Amino acid sequence: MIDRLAEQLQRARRVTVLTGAGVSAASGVPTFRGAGGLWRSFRAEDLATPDAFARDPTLVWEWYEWRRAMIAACKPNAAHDVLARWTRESNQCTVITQNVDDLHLRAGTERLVRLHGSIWELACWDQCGVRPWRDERVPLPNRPATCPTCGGLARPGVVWFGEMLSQDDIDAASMACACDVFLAVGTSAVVYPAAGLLQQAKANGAFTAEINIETTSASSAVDLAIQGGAEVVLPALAIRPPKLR
Ligand code: BV8
Repeated sequence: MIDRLAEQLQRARRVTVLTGAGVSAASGVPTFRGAGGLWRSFRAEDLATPDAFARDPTLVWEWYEWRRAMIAACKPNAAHDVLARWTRESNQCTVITQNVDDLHLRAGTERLVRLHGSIWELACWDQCGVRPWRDERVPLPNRPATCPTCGGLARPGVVWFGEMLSQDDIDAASMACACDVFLAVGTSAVVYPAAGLLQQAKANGAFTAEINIETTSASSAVDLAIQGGAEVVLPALAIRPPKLR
């Protein structure tokens, strides 16, 4: 299985990789829908919404502060490192991530498309006009966080359920679906529009593959489904680095 994917990668000119929470699991970041994905008795879908924040910004900030403190102690793992190297070796390799932990950035990934934003960025909830800003302090000085420009409420700089993704990110991801190989790594493929990128790449004639520790709703749609940890399979592929020119 790994050999078959390695062959496809060797022949590929353009390679696009879509990652989900599973790629950060080996770094100690709990996935959304796995056992660690729960927080107290809440599900991510209950808290990662503008309505939840409008109802109780302090509760939602408690969840994000808990995640920020945990992610701050995590490091990129071998899966992040291999993908970062591919993007450095070839400008025809694009990583699109659904993750907000910025571990791909910390691994040195170039031209990263972050579909759902970053847990390390904040934005003004009252939309006073200030651009989103980065603040990596753990914990943040105020609970709930405030906007340094207008003094109003600040929100995490992520895309919540029911919110539009940035058009620039959607366009960049769409462009990257014109590729020879499309790899879905560590995602349950249930969150849209990210999950739709696989079909887009397939429609463009890409060879599609999935690397996951379990079968997902995408497993039957891909040309090759490899069962294994991203932090194991990607380094195994990197032993025969794809000739990404
Ligand atoms: C939008 C940021 C439109 C916040 C997140 C149909 C079409 C279009 C939209 C929808 C639709 N149906 C429903 C919707 C709405 C919704 C959606 O998709 N809901 C789902 C739940 C059904 N989508 C949206 O709301 C999106 N916006 O559509 O706007 C619109 C139109 C008009 C007006 C307004 C809006 C916005 C979605 C973005 C949500 N934000 N994150 C935050 O993080 O706090 S999504 C969240 O889920 C994370 O980003 C996470 O990455 C993402 C996806 O989950 P996964 O990454 O796949 O993680 P998961 O835990 O599920 O799976 C992990 C996988 O890894 C598992 O398969 C596991 O087996 C595997 N694994 C574990 N360990 C390993 C491993 N694999 C390999 N190696 C390992 N070691």
